[in-house]
Amino acid sequence: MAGPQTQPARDRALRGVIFDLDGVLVTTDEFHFRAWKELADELGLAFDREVNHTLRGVSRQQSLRNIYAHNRRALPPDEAFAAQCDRKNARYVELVGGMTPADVLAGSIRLLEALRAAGIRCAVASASKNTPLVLERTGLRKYFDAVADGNDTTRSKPDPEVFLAAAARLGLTPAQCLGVEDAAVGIEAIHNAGMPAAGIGEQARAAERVFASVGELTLGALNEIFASWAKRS
Ligand code: B16
Ligand code: MG
Repeated sequence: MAGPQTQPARDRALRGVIFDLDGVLVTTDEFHFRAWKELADELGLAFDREVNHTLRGVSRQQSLRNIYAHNRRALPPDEAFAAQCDRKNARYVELVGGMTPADVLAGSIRLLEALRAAGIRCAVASASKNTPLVLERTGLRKYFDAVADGNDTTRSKPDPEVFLAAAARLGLTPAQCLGVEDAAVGIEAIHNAGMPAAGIGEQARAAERVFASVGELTLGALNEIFASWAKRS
């Protein structure tokens, strides 16, 4: 019979990996930048790559609010604000329309296939309402068991909502998953969901481990991050 100190065996194996999309698997972060830059130029608002970092993982409306705040300009009336968001989105959709499977970042497919072969489920967790379009244009949809995106959620990263929704759709608990993100607020969202994080790029420096690109990620590295996090928690 189990003694008082014996705990039920805990599942400490990595079962699910939840990927952010923009800036991790595809370079749509560059399209977001171009579309915002064109709108900002039209409106006479200053906007550069530094400001763009504050928009990573942030909803469309919050992104425009951030741009106005950076310029210390009052927001326009609701109708004009909505029209500006729509204009940015129309340009973004136009840019995404030109994407093909060749736009998937190097190493992504190799990693997704390795995870699948190891029986690890994969999901997307993106703030973007255009996630279905990006997955369709790039042929990425078939590599994922589940998708959660800006169409399913009401709270932006760093709220954990989108990562929790993705884990639930995988049929897993957050404690069985690891998240991959390029945005500072995205890493916060992963941690708020109770998962360890693999970060991509310097904005993701709060992650358990940071990689220059998705091409550097391996099944072994993800298992290691998860194992040392599970040991501590
Ligand atoms: P949309 P992620 C985020 O996607 C982008 O990083 C962010 O720049 C964008 O504003 C947001 O999606 C909303 O996108 O306007 O297409 O709904 O990084 O969470 O995959
Ligand atoms: Mg991102």
